[in-house]
Amino acid sequence: MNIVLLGAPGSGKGFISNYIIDNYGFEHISTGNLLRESIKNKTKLGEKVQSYMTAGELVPDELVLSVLKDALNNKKNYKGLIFDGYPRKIAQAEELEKLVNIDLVICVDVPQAVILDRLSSRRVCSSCSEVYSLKLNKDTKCLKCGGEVIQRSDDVPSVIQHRLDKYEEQTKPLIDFYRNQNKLIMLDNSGSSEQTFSALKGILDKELEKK
Ligand code: B4P
Repeated sequence: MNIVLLGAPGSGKGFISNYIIDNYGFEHISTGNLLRESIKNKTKLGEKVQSYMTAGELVPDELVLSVLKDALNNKKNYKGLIFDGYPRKIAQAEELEKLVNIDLVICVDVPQAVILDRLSSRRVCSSCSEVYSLKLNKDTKCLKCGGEVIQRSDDVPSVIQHRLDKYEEQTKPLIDFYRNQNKLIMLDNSGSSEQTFSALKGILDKELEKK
């Protein structure tokens, strides 16, 4: 089963992916994580994408598509695959359709005020990309790998607002695009993680029963 996770920056796509990976054994492709890795490893791609990401802009389609294709080529015999952060534009959705069949699109729904609050307290491990919230954990070392826990350069308030504006303009039209294909389910992630996971389990179990 192939799932697309749609949602504004900071809506919790990574957070929800982790639940699906841990509880359903699905594999994960996060274009955001892959792009950040290319910057960390100082690759040619990393040099090209760094300025876009720091400014909160979407990376050009052809660059993200090459990252996606490489990641897909490395996935074999998977039970399910989560596309986290791809597509972010109709043109990207059309490219994705040429590569795989998408069974389900979960749109993670959270009000902007909650997103602003969560993103300004988000911290990530600079080594393994594990996500933390300052509200829950103030450690400066990652609990998983011991790497340094830092604030992402695009998680400062002015850049967060810019990313949210880009989402409204460029990514939100995907909601109708997938709704028209009868693949869209909205998931409220404004409450507790327990509430979100319970609703998510209901959605996934029902979808898996159909298979
Ligand atoms: P991404 O890496 O995809 O990141 P994101 O949208 O910022 O966050 P996400 O929704 O995954 O939030 P998280 O789970 O961490 O994108 C980064 C950049 O990469 C883009 O801006 C762009 O430049 C580039 N890019 C990526 N894909 C691209 C594409 N296809 N095309 C072009 N450019 C692309 O959750 C946020 C916080 O909330 C966390 O701290 C989490 O712990 C917390 N949280 C979530 N749910 C919670 C809950 N229920 N309760 C309490 N806390 C919660």
